[in-house]
Amino acid sequence: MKITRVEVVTTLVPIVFGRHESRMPVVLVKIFTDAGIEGIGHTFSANPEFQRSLSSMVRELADLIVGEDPRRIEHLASKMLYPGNWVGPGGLLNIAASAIDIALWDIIGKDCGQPLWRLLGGFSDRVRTYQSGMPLGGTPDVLQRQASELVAQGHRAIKMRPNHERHARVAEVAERVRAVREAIGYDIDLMYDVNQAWTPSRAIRVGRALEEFELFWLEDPTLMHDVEGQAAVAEALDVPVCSGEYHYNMVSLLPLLKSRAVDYLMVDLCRMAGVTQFRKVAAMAEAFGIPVASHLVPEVFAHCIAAVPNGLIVEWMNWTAILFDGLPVLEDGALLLSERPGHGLTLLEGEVQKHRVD
Ligand code: SMN
Ligand code: MG
Repeated sequence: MKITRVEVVTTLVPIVFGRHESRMPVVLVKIFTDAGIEGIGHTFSANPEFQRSLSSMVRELADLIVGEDPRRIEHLASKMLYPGNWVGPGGLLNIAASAIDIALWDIIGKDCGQPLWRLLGGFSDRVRTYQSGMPLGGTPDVLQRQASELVAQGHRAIKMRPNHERHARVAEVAERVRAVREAIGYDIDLMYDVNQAWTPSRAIRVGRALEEFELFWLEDPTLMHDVEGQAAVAEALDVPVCSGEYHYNMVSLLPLLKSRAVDYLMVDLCRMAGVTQFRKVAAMAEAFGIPVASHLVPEVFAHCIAAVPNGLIVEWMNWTAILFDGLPVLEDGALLLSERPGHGLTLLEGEVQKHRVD
């Protein structure tokens, strides 16, 4: 089988995050083959100012794979990501490569007649999910309303975020979590995402005050590269620390595992350049006894997390999903994957055209 042509479409999708509305780039690729099989992939960035750079990078990577066999996934990954190339490793290169990698896996799945979750290991055809749409900030009563709404939609786990101010009284931070717990009880899991905003000492101080609320995890409490600082936080607190979304490859995630800076490893599929590298990271985490959790693009990531024995939970964020038909179905707090081959997604062409910019 040979790749004959790659089509690249750039969209800016509307993102609603509480009161905050913006548009963020999702670059789509369609890879065509001489076998008549077509693969779809996409990538996401939260930096709209670099939308043109991202789509150019995807187009230039697409040029590298035309004429190649799409099933030779490691060969194509190394063509795009080889160590020592002059636009990587990591960054835009990886984010662009993920669109292509996802489309290649879609082709492989269709060629085998197998859904990705089975092709990647088939540990399960379903996976727990949590709703991640709760915005920043909000007074306790607003947070209670938002949390209750998400639970009423059928979610069994939700994630909240602190106010962005770094110096709020510890009691104030705790009050907001207490309010959410009062609204949802303890049968619903509650995650808390700090997005690197705290110093290690503040993370320990605030984290202790939050321990009574039995958080499912405390996410990215400290700066992404401060592995030692985060390991001290993980050691000091009873709450599991989850981290990893900011990293771009195995090599950069390994120190988090080795230093015991994480109890759960979060992986960003786009930063990780797609499914091919995710598999390796998941296996690496397994060797440390660490479960893996997903970051964004749940419509593809659900397959990956369901497929592996240490898959923990999938973040449900509706951002890229709006472009697709054939999404996994939410049932009892889990995403159910179908038997459709590949990732099973088809493009909602009307939505794509509505948000297309290039
Ligand atoms: C997050 C980061 C970037 C974009 C959206 C959301 C956040 C998360 O860290 O984990 O959901
Ligand atoms: Mg996060």
